[in-house]
Order: sequence, then C-alpha cells, then structure tokens
Amino acid sequence: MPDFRIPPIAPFAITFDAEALTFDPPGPTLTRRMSDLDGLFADRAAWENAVADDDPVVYTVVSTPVPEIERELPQSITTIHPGRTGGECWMTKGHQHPDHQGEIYLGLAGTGGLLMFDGERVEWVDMRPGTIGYIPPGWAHRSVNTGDEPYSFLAVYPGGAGHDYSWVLAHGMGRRVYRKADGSIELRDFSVAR
Ligand code: S6P
Ligand code: ZN
Repeated sequence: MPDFRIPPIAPFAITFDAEALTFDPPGPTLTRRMSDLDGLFADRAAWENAVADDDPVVYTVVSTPVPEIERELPQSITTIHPGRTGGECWMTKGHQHPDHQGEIYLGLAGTGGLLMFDGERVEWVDMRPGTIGYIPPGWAHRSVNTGDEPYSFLAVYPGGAGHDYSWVLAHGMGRRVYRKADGSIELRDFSVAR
C-alpha cells in the first residue's frame, strides 16, 4: 500500500435501500429547517413568517460513514421537501468547495434542479430519477425542488474539498428559481427581487 498522510479507511460494503433512501451502515444525518436558511430567500418577510409559523424542515441529508477527509469519497442523500417561500422554490443553502474539485449527483426521486454558478456563468440542470448532474471544480452548487413531491438525490463528493457557505451568501447563485401559478419554472436574475 502506498504511503498516505492520513491513511484511507478499510474497504467495506454499503447497502443502499432505494425505497427508503437510506444507507446501512448509516452515518451522520443533518436536518435543515427554514431558520437555517437565513439570508437566502429574496422575500425576507415571507421567510420570517415561515420561521415564525412552524419553522418547517426544508431538507435533510443522510450520509454513509465514509469520513470527510482528503482522498476519501463520502456519499450522501439529500431530500428537499416541496414548498415555496415568497414563490421561490425550496432549496439547499448552496456552497462552494474551497479546494476546487468536482462532484456528481444522481437523481433518485421527485423532480428538481441543480443550479451552478462560478461567479460569472450560471448553469441549470433539470434533475429527475436517473439524471447524473456533474458539478465541475470551481462551480458553487445549490439544489432546488421544483415539484410537488420530495426531491432526493445521491451526492458523491471529494472528502477533503471542504464546504464554504459564506461564498454563496456573498456572491449569490446567479439565479433564483420560482414556480409560477401554471406550474412552470422560471429562473430570475439574482439581483431582481420578486
Ligand atoms: C456535498 C454535496 C451535498 C450537499 C447537500 C446539502 O458536497 O453537495 O451533499 O451538502 O445537498 O446542501 P448544502 O448546500 O446545505 O450543503
Ligand atoms: Zn458539494
């Protein structure tokens, strides 16, 4: 075996339950409520009302036990609940990987989108079960539920790349994602409030 600064973990199998969308053995679970998404929705009053109402869970992330350390490839399943705040579709916080490395997403259930922003260019990938969305190095990424059912996807990402959430707060994501009354999806320029 080659020398590593941090030795890799031992090979092992993970059972993926495609119905329950769980891993066995399980790793850490993260729950993000509306109050965790401060400063992200354009309509701040609508966001404050949602927090005051019942502060709903917007998304959860379940992981395998593969650690977030250099050279390892952790996996997680994110489930974003359906909903809109001020017309803006429920979404993840979004982040940039400070050590610029690529990442892949695989759509598992529901419908959503993968919004990517490199500070200048914006890309949108429609996601549904079976879609692989590729995030190249240096592109901040956010996931959005555009449907009426929970939207779930598998992420496989470089464990040592880190997660920078302040980059998105400072730079935005280039577009905001709204669902119109007729059900169609509209990507609006980030600087334009609704
Ligand atoms: C990790 C990967 C996903 C997200 C998850 C939640 O690199 O991109 O597992 O962490 O979808 O999104 P966020 O923006 O709150 O981390
Ligand atoms: Zn990521």
